[in-house]
Amino acid sequence: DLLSRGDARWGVFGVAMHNPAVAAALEQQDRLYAVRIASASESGWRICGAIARTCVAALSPDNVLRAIAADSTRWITLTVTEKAYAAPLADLIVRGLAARRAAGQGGLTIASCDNLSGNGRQLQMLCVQAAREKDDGLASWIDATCAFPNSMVDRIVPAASEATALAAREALGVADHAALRTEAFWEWVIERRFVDDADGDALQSVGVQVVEDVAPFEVAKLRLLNGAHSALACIGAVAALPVISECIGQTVLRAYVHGLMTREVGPLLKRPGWQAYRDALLTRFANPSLQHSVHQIASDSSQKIPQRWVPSALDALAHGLGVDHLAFAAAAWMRYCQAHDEDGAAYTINDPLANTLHALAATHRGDAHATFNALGTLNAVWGTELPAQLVWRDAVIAHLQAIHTHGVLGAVARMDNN
Ligand code: CS2
Repeated sequence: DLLSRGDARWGVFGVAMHNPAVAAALEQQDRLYAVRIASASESGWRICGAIARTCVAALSPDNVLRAIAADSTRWITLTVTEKAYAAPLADLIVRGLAARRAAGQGGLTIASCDNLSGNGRQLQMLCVQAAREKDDGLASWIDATCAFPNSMVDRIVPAASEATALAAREALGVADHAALRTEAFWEWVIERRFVDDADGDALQSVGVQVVEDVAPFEVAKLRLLNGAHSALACIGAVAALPVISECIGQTVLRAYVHGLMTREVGPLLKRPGWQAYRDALLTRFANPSLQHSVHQIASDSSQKIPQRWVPSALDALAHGLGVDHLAFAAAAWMRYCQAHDEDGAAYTINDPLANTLHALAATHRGDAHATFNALGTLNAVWGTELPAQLVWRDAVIAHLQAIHTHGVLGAVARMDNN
Protein backbone atom coordinates (compact mmCIF):
# COMPACT_ATOMS: atom_id res chain seq x y z
CA ASP A 1 0.00 0.00 0.00
CA LEU A 2 2.84 2.41 0.79
CA LEU A 3 4.53 1.64 -2.52
CA SER A 4 1.35 2.15 -4.50
CA ARG A 5 1.03 5.59 -2.91
CA GLY A 6 4.48 6.47 -4.20
CA ASP A 7 6.48 6.00 -0.98
CA ALA A 8 9.32 4.16 -2.71
CA ARG A 9 11.53 3.73 0.36
CA TRP A 10 10.22 0.22 1.00
CA GLY A 11 10.78 -3.21 -0.44
CA VAL A 12 10.74 -6.75 0.93
CA PHE A 13 13.65 -9.19 0.94
CA GLY A 14 11.65 -12.40 1.24
CA VAL A 15 13.46 -15.19 3.10
CA ALA A 16 12.18 -18.76 3.18
CA MET A 17 13.66 -20.74 6.04
CA HIS A 18 13.93 -24.15 4.26
CA ASN A 19 11.52 -24.79 1.42
CA PRO A 20 12.83 -23.33 -1.87
CA ALA A 21 9.54 -23.69 -3.79
CA VAL A 22 8.01 -20.25 -3.28
CA ALA A 23 11.25 -18.32 -3.81
CA ALA A 24 11.97 -20.34 -6.96
CA ALA A 25 8.48 -19.67 -8.32
CA LEU A 26 8.76 -15.95 -7.58
CA GLU A 27 12.21 -15.64 -9.15
CA GLN A 28 10.80 -17.09 -12.39
CA GLN A 29 8.14 -14.39 -12.60
CA ASP A 30 10.11 -11.24 -11.71
CA ARG A 31 8.99 -11.58 -8.08
CA LEU A 32 5.47 -10.49 -9.05
CA TYR A 33 2.46 -12.48 -7.90
CA ALA A 34 -1.30 -12.14 -8.03
CA VAL A 35 -3.69 -12.19 -5.09
CA ARG A 36 -7.38 -12.82 -5.52
CA ILE A 37 -9.20 -10.80 -2.88
CA ALA A 38 -12.79 -11.92 -2.40
CA SER A 39 -15.69 -11.61 -0.01
CA ALA A 40 -18.98 -13.46 -0.51
CA SER A 41 -20.26 -10.62 -2.71
CA GLU A 42 -17.29 -9.22 -4.68
CA SER A 43 -13.86 -10.16 -5.86
CA GLY A 44 -10.86 -8.76 -7.71
CA TRP A 45 -7.18 -9.40 -8.36
CA ARG A 46 -4.22 -7.43 -7.09
CA ILE A 47 -0.68 -7.75 -8.44
CA CYS A 48 1.94 -7.35 -5.72
CA GLY A 49 5.37 -6.01 -6.59
CA ALA A 50 6.74 -5.38 -3.09
CA ILE A 51 9.23 -8.26 -3.09
CA ALA A 52 12.60 -6.97 -4.25
CA ARG A 53 14.73 -10.05 -3.58
CA THR A 54 14.29 -13.59 -2.27
CA CYS A 55 16.51 -16.26 -0.79
CA VAL A 56 16.37 -19.56 1.13
CA ALA A 57 18.10 -19.32 4.50
CA ALA A 58 19.04 -23.00 4.65
CA LEU A 59 20.78 -22.77 1.24
CA SER A 60 22.43 -19.36 1.52
CA PRO A 61 22.52 -18.15 5.11
CA ASP A 62 25.22 -15.59 4.29
CA ASN A 63 22.75 -13.69 2.11
CA VAL A 64 20.43 -13.38 5.07
CA LEU A 65 23.22 -12.27 7.41
CA ARG A 66 24.38 -9.64 4.91
CA ALA A 67 20.82 -8.36 4.51
CA ILE A 68 20.33 -8.07 8.27
CA ALA A 69 23.61 -6.16 8.51
CA ALA A 70 22.86 -3.83 5.57
CA ASP A 71 22.48 -0.11 6.15
CA SER A 72 19.27 -0.07 4.06
CA THR A 73 17.51 -2.65 6.25
CA ARG A 74 15.03 -1.16 8.72
CA TRP A 75 12.80 -4.03 9.82
CA ILE A 76 12.70 -7.78 10.12
CA THR A 77 9.16 -9.19 10.08
CA LEU A 78 8.54 -12.87 10.74
CA THR A 79 5.77 -15.24 9.74
CA VAL A 80 7.30 -18.61 10.51
CA THR A 81 4.52 -20.47 12.43
CA GLU A 82 4.46 -21.48 16.11
CA LYS A 83 6.96 -24.34 15.99
CA ALA A 84 9.72 -22.23 14.41
CA TYR A 85 10.30 -20.17 17.58
CA ALA A 86 13.33 -22.24 18.46
CA ALA A 87 17.12 -22.19 18.40
CA PRO A 88 17.78 -22.21 14.61
CA LEU A 89 15.62 -19.10 14.08
CA ALA A 90 17.25 -17.24 16.96
CA ASP A 91 20.68 -18.27 15.74
CA LEU A 92 20.05 -16.85 12.27
CA ILE A 93 18.75 -13.52 13.56
CA VAL A 94 21.45 -13.20 16.21
CA ARG A 95 24.26 -13.92 13.77
CA GLY A 96 22.81 -11.26 11.49
CA LEU A 97 22.57 -8.79 14.33
CA ALA A 98 26.18 -9.55 15.36
CA ALA A 99 27.25 -8.69 11.81
CA ARG A 100 25.14 -5.54 11.95
CA ARG A 101 26.70 -4.44 15.21
CA ALA A 102 30.20 -5.19 13.87
CA ALA A 103 29.41 -3.03 10.82
CA GLY A 104 28.58 -0.13 13.12
CA GLN A 105 24.89 0.03 12.18
CA GLY A 106 22.03 0.83 14.55
CA GLY A 107 19.38 -1.62 15.76
CA LEU A 108 16.33 -2.92 13.87
CA THR A 109 12.62 -3.14 14.50
CA ILE A 110 11.98 -6.89 14.65
CA ALA A 111 8.28 -7.75 14.45
CA SER A 112 6.80 -11.20 14.89
CA CYS A 113 3.58 -11.60 12.90
CA ASP A 114 2.85 -15.11 14.19
CA ASN A 115 -0.08 -16.38 16.27
CA LEU A 116 1.74 -16.47 19.61
CA SER A 117 0.70 -14.56 22.70
CA GLY A 118 3.11 -11.74 23.40
CA ASN A 119 4.84 -12.62 20.13
CA GLY A 120 7.29 -9.70 20.16
CA ARG A 121 8.35 -10.30 23.73
CA GLN A 122 8.75 -14.05 23.11
CA LEU A 123 10.97 -13.34 20.12
CA GLN A 124 13.02 -10.82 22.08
CA MET A 125 13.61 -13.36 24.88
CA LEU A 126 14.60 -16.01 22.38
CA CYS A 127 17.08 -13.72 20.61
CA VAL A 128 18.57 -12.14 23.71
CA GLN A 129 19.09 -15.54 25.34
CA ALA A 130 20.73 -16.90 22.19
CA ALA A 131 22.96 -13.82 22.04
CA ARG A 132 23.91 -14.14 25.71
CA GLU A 133 25.26 -17.64 25.04
CA LYS A 134 27.66 -16.11 22.52
CA ASP A 135 28.49 -12.70 23.89
CA ASP A 136 27.02 -10.63 26.74
CA GLY A 137 27.87 -7.40 24.94
CA LEU A 138 25.82 -8.46 21.93
CA ALA A 139 22.85 -9.39 24.13
CA SER A 140 22.92 -5.95 25.78
CA TRP A 141 23.29 -4.26 22.39
CA ILE A 142 20.20 -6.07 21.08
CA ASP A 143 18.20 -5.10 24.16
CA ALA A 144 19.31 -1.49 23.95
CA THR A 145 19.02 -0.83 20.22
CA CYS A 146 16.42 -3.21 18.73
CA ALA A 147 12.65 -2.94 19.19
CA PHE A 148 10.45 -6.05 19.35
CA PRO A 149 6.85 -4.83 19.11
CA ASN A 150 4.04 -7.24 19.93
CA SER A 151 1.61 -7.42 17.06
CA MET A 152 -1.60 -9.08 15.94
CA VAL A 153 -2.01 -9.80 12.26
CA ASP A 154 -5.35 -11.06 11.05
CA ARG A 155 -6.06 -12.14 7.52
CA ILE A 156 -7.06 -15.57 6.31
CA VAL A 157 -4.65 -16.62 3.54
CA PRO A 158 -4.89 -20.31 2.60
CA ALA A 159 -1.78 -21.98 1.18
CA ALA A 160 -1.23 -21.57 -2.56
CA SER A 161 -3.01 -24.23 -4.61
CA GLU A 162 -3.38 -25.51 -8.16
CA ALA A 163 -6.94 -24.18 -8.19
CA THR A 164 -5.71 -20.64 -7.44
CA ALA A 165 -3.01 -20.87 -10.12
CA LEU A 166 -5.68 -21.97 -12.58
CA ALA A 167 -7.97 -19.10 -11.58
CA ALA A 168 -5.05 -16.66 -12.11
CA ARG A 169 -4.42 -18.09 -15.55
CA GLU A 170 -8.08 -17.70 -16.49
CA ALA A 171 -8.46 -14.19 -15.10
CA LEU A 172 -5.08 -12.69 -16.02
CA GLY A 173 -3.82 -14.86 -18.86
CA VAL A 174 -0.49 -15.61 -17.15
CA ALA A 175 1.06 -18.63 -15.50
CA ASP A 176 1.49 -17.58 -11.86
CA HIS A 177 2.92 -20.32 -9.64
CA ALA A 178 2.80 -18.16 -6.53
CA ALA A 179 -0.76 -16.90 -6.82
CA LEU A 180 -2.74 -16.63 -3.59
CA ARG A 181 -6.31 -16.07 -2.54
CA THR A 182 -7.47 -14.14 0.49
CA GLU A 183 -10.41 -12.28 1.99
CA ALA A 184 -11.14 -8.54 1.81
CA PHE A 185 -10.83 -8.20 5.61
CA TRP A 186 -7.46 -7.47 7.15
CA GLU A 187 -6.32 -6.14 10.48
CA TRP A 188 -2.81 -5.43 11.74
CA VAL A 189 -2.53 -4.04 15.26
CA ILE A 190 1.00 -3.31 16.43
CA GLU A 191 2.51 -2.03 19.65
CA ARG A 192 4.05 1.44 19.50
CA ARG A 193 7.63 0.28 19.91
CA PHE A 194 9.83 1.15 16.94
CA VAL A 195 13.47 2.02 16.40
CA ASP A 196 12.19 4.95 14.31
CA ASP A 197 8.90 6.42 15.58
CA ALA A 198 8.13 7.74 12.10
CA ASP A 199 7.54 4.15 10.96
CA GLY A 200 4.43 4.11 13.15
CA ASP A 201 3.03 7.08 11.20
CA ALA A 202 3.78 5.39 7.87
CA LEU A 203 1.96 2.23 9.01
CA GLN A 204 -1.00 4.21 10.34
CA SER A 205 -1.32 6.09 7.06
CA VAL A 206 -2.24 2.81 5.34
CA GLY A 207 -4.62 1.53 8.00
CA VAL A 208 -2.42 -0.31 10.50
CA GLN A 209 -3.49 0.35 14.10
CA VAL A 210 -0.59 1.43 16.31
CA VAL A 211 -1.53 1.01 19.99
CA GLU A 212 0.06 1.03 23.44
CA ASP A 213 -1.17 -2.48 24.31
CA VAL A 214 -1.86 -5.20 21.74
CA ALA A 215 -2.99 -7.81 24.29
CA PRO A 216 -6.79 -7.25 24.09
CA PHE A 217 -6.68 -7.60 20.29
CA GLU A 218 -4.27 -10.51 20.30
CA VAL A 219 -6.16 -12.48 22.94
CA ALA A 220 -9.49 -11.95 21.15
CA LYS A 221 -8.01 -13.10 17.85
CA LEU A 222 -6.20 -16.15 19.21
CA ARG A 223 -9.18 -17.34 21.23
CA LEU A 224 -12.08 -16.44 18.92
CA LEU A 225 -10.69 -16.79 15.41
CA ASN A 226 -7.87 -19.27 15.87
CA GLY A 227 -9.64 -21.15 18.68
CA ALA A 228 -12.73 -21.67 16.51
CA HIS A 229 -10.57 -22.42 13.47
CA SER A 230 -8.76 -25.25 15.25
CA ALA A 231 -12.03 -26.66 16.60
CA LEU A 232 -13.68 -26.61 13.15
CA ALA A 233 -10.53 -28.06 11.58
CA CYS A 234 -10.48 -31.13 13.85
CA ILE A 235 -14.23 -31.65 13.59
CA GLY A 236 -14.17 -31.12 9.81
CA ALA A 237 -11.25 -33.51 9.31
CA VAL A 238 -13.09 -36.26 11.21
CA ALA A 239 -16.43 -35.55 9.48
CA ALA A 240 -14.78 -35.48 6.02
CA LEU A 241 -15.75 -31.84 5.45
CA PRO A 242 -12.72 -30.59 3.50
CA VAL A 243 -12.90 -26.79 3.92
CA ILE A 244 -13.96 -24.30 6.62
CA SER A 245 -16.83 -22.79 4.58
CA GLU A 246 -18.40 -26.25 4.30
CA CYS A 247 -18.04 -26.77 8.06
CA ILE A 248 -19.68 -23.47 8.96
CA GLY A 249 -22.38 -24.22 6.37
CA GLN A 250 -23.56 -27.07 8.61
CA THR A 251 -26.25 -25.60 10.87
CA VAL A 252 -25.08 -27.61 13.88
CA LEU A 253 -21.47 -26.50 13.52
CA ARG A 254 -22.39 -22.84 13.10
CA ALA A 255 -24.47 -23.07 16.28
CA TYR A 256 -21.58 -24.82 18.04
CA VAL A 257 -19.06 -22.12 17.07
CA HIS A 258 -21.49 -19.38 18.04
CA GLY A 259 -21.99 -21.09 21.41
CA LEU A 260 -18.24 -21.54 21.95
CA MET A 261 -17.59 -17.87 21.27
CA THR A 262 -20.60 -16.45 23.08
CA ARG A 263 -20.66 -18.52 26.23
CA GLU A 264 -17.14 -19.63 26.98
CA VAL A 265 -14.67 -17.30 25.27
CA GLY A 266 -16.22 -13.90 24.51
CA PRO A 267 -17.44 -12.80 27.96
CA LEU A 268 -13.87 -12.78 29.33
CA LEU A 269 -12.30 -10.79 26.49
CA LYS A 270 -11.16 -7.19 26.86
CA ARG A 271 -11.41 -6.29 23.19
CA PRO A 272 -14.17 -3.67 22.92
CA GLY A 273 -17.04 -4.86 20.72
CA TRP A 274 -16.05 -8.53 20.67
CA GLN A 275 -19.61 -9.43 19.65
CA ALA A 276 -19.21 -7.55 16.37
CA TYR A 277 -15.83 -9.26 15.85
CA ARG A 278 -17.53 -12.64 16.49
CA ASP A 279 -20.32 -11.92 14.00
CA ALA A 280 -17.81 -10.76 11.38
CA LEU A 281 -15.84 -13.97 11.98
CA LEU A 282 -18.83 -16.19 11.29
CA THR A 283 -19.26 -14.38 7.96
CA ARG A 284 -15.52 -14.63 7.19
CA PHE A 285 -15.54 -18.39 7.89
CA ALA A 286 -18.44 -18.77 5.45
CA ASN A 287 -16.51 -17.06 2.60
CA PRO A 288 -16.85 -19.64 -0.19
CA SER A 289 -13.94 -18.39 -2.25
CA LEU A 290 -11.27 -19.11 0.38
CA GLN A 291 -11.50 -22.92 0.14
CA HIS A 292 -9.45 -23.05 3.35
CA SER A 293 -8.45 -26.66 3.97
CA VAL A 294 -9.27 -28.11 7.40
CA HIS A 295 -6.14 -30.24 7.21
CA GLN A 296 -3.96 -27.15 6.73
CA ILE A 297 -5.40 -25.59 9.89
CA ALA A 298 -5.32 -28.86 11.87
CA SER A 299 -1.60 -29.19 11.18
CA ASP A 300 0.65 -28.49 14.20
CA SER A 301 -2.39 -28.55 16.50
CA SER A 302 -0.17 -29.63 19.40
CA GLN A 303 1.60 -26.27 19.05
CA LYS A 304 -1.60 -24.27 18.58
CA ILE A 305 -3.85 -25.64 21.34
CA PRO A 306 -1.72 -24.10 24.15
CA GLN A 307 -2.57 -20.59 22.91
CA ARG A 308 -5.99 -21.21 21.40
CA TRP A 309 -7.95 -23.38 23.84
CA VAL A 310 -6.12 -23.89 27.13
CA PRO A 311 -6.10 -20.25 28.37
CA SER A 312 -9.79 -19.90 27.44
CA ALA A 313 -10.71 -23.05 29.37
CA LEU A 314 -8.71 -22.05 32.44
CA ASP A 315 -10.22 -18.54 32.41
CA ALA A 316 -13.73 -19.89 31.94
CA LEU A 317 -13.31 -22.31 34.85
CA ALA A 318 -11.86 -19.59 37.06
CA HIS A 319 -14.86 -17.33 36.35
CA GLY A 320 -17.54 -19.98 36.71
CA LEU A 321 -18.33 -20.18 32.98
CA GLY A 322 -18.92 -23.47 31.21
CA VAL A 323 -16.24 -25.32 29.23
CA ASP A 324 -18.46 -27.78 27.40
CA HIS A 325 -17.70 -26.43 23.91
CA LEU A 326 -13.97 -26.19 24.53
CA ALA A 327 -14.05 -29.73 25.91
CA PHE A 328 -15.79 -30.84 22.73
CA ALA A 329 -12.98 -29.31 20.69
CA ALA A 330 -10.47 -31.24 22.82
CA ALA A 331 -12.37 -34.49 22.25
CA ALA A 332 -12.55 -33.81 18.50
CA TRP A 333 -8.76 -33.30 18.43
CA MET A 334 -8.25 -36.65 20.21
CA ARG A 335 -10.49 -38.34 17.64
CA TYR A 336 -8.61 -36.47 14.87
CA CYS A 337 -5.38 -38.07 16.13
CA GLN A 338 -6.69 -41.47 14.97
CA ALA A 339 -5.74 -40.30 11.44
CA HIS A 340 -8.79 -41.54 9.59
CA ASP A 341 -12.15 -39.86 9.03
CA GLU A 342 -15.60 -41.27 9.66
CA ASP A 343 -15.81 -42.46 6.04
CA GLY A 344 -12.76 -44.61 6.77
CA ALA A 345 -10.36 -42.53 4.66
CA ALA A 346 -6.85 -42.23 6.13
CA TYR A 347 -5.10 -38.84 6.34
CA THR A 348 -1.70 -37.67 7.48
CA ILE A 349 -1.26 -35.86 10.78
CA ASN A 350 1.15 -33.04 10.15
CA ASP A 351 2.54 -32.18 13.57
CA PRO A 352 5.92 -32.29 15.34
CA LEU A 353 4.32 -34.82 17.74
CA ALA A 354 2.51 -36.76 14.97
CA ASN A 355 4.00 -40.19 15.69
CA THR A 356 3.32 -40.03 19.42
CA LEU A 357 -0.20 -38.67 18.94
CA HIS A 358 -1.17 -41.26 16.38
CA ALA A 359 0.29 -44.14 18.41
CA LEU A 360 -1.54 -43.06 21.58
CA ALA A 361 -4.85 -42.49 19.75
CA ALA A 362 -4.61 -45.86 17.98
CA THR A 363 -3.71 -47.78 21.14
CA HIS A 364 -6.64 -46.43 23.15
CA ARG A 365 -9.27 -45.99 20.46
CA GLY A 366 -12.76 -46.83 21.65
CA ASP A 367 -11.79 -46.26 25.30
CA ALA A 368 -12.59 -42.64 26.18
CA HIS A 369 -11.02 -42.75 29.67
CA ALA A 370 -7.79 -44.25 28.42
CA THR A 371 -7.69 -41.83 25.49
CA PHE A 372 -8.07 -38.88 27.85
CA ASN A 373 -5.38 -40.24 30.15
CA ALA A 374 -3.01 -40.65 27.21
CA LEU A 375 -3.72 -37.63 24.99
CA GLY A 376 -5.49 -35.30 27.39
CA THR A 377 -2.67 -35.15 29.90
CA LEU A 378 0.24 -34.34 27.60
CA ASN A 379 1.87 -31.43 29.41
CA ALA A 380 3.32 -29.94 26.24
CA VAL A 381 -0.20 -29.50 24.88
CA TRP A 382 -2.47 -29.03 27.91
CA GLY A 383 -0.15 -27.89 30.72
CA THR A 384 -0.71 -29.43 34.15
CA GLU A 385 -3.56 -27.36 35.56
CA LEU A 386 -6.36 -28.05 33.06
CA PRO A 387 -6.16 -31.88 32.88
CA ALA A 388 -6.43 -31.98 36.68
CA GLN A 389 -9.82 -30.19 36.67
CA LEU A 390 -12.57 -32.77 37.04
CA VAL A 391 -15.23 -30.73 35.22
CA TRP A 392 -12.93 -30.56 32.22
CA ARG A 393 -11.93 -34.18 32.33
CA ASP A 394 -15.50 -35.45 32.67
CA ALA A 395 -16.72 -33.23 29.82
CA VAL A 396 -13.95 -34.33 27.44
CA ILE A 397 -14.54 -38.01 28.22
CA ALA A 398 -18.33 -37.67 27.78
CA HIS A 399 -17.81 -35.97 24.41
CA LEU A 400 -15.34 -38.62 23.28
CA GLN A 401 -17.92 -41.28 24.09
CA ALA A 402 -20.62 -39.36 22.22
CA ILE A 403 -18.37 -38.93 19.17
CA HIS A 404 -17.67 -42.65 19.23
CA THR A 405 -21.37 -43.53 19.45
CA HIS A 406 -23.05 -40.84 17.32
CA GLY A 407 -20.29 -39.59 15.03
CA VAL A 408 -18.77 -36.15 15.42
CA LEU A 409 -21.67 -34.21 13.85
CA GLY A 410 -24.23 -36.33 15.69
CA ALA A 411 -22.42 -35.58 18.94
CA VAL A 412 -22.39 -31.82 18.22
CA ALA A 413 -26.09 -31.93 17.41
CA ARG A 414 -26.81 -33.35 20.88
CA MET A 415 -25.17 -30.38 22.60
CA ASP A 416 -27.08 -27.45 24.02
CA ASN A 417 -25.99 -24.51 21.90
CA ASN A 418 -28.56 -21.82 22.64
C1 CS2 B 1 -5.20 -20.59 11.01
C2 CS2 B 1 -4.52 -19.22 10.84
O1 CS2 B 1 -3.76 -22.14 9.98
C3 CS2 B 1 -4.23 -21.74 11.07
O2 CS2 B 1 -3.93 -22.27 12.13
O3 CS2 B 1 -5.99 -20.56 12.16
O4 CS2 B 1 -3.48 -19.27 9.93
C4 CS2 B 1 -5.53 -18.12 10.46
O5 CS2 B 1 -6.02 -18.31 9.16
C5 CS2 B 1 -4.90 -16.74 10.55
O6 CS2 B 1 -4.38 -16.55 11.84
C6 CS2 B 1 -5.94 -15.65 10.22
O7 CS2 B 1 -5.49 -14.40 10.58
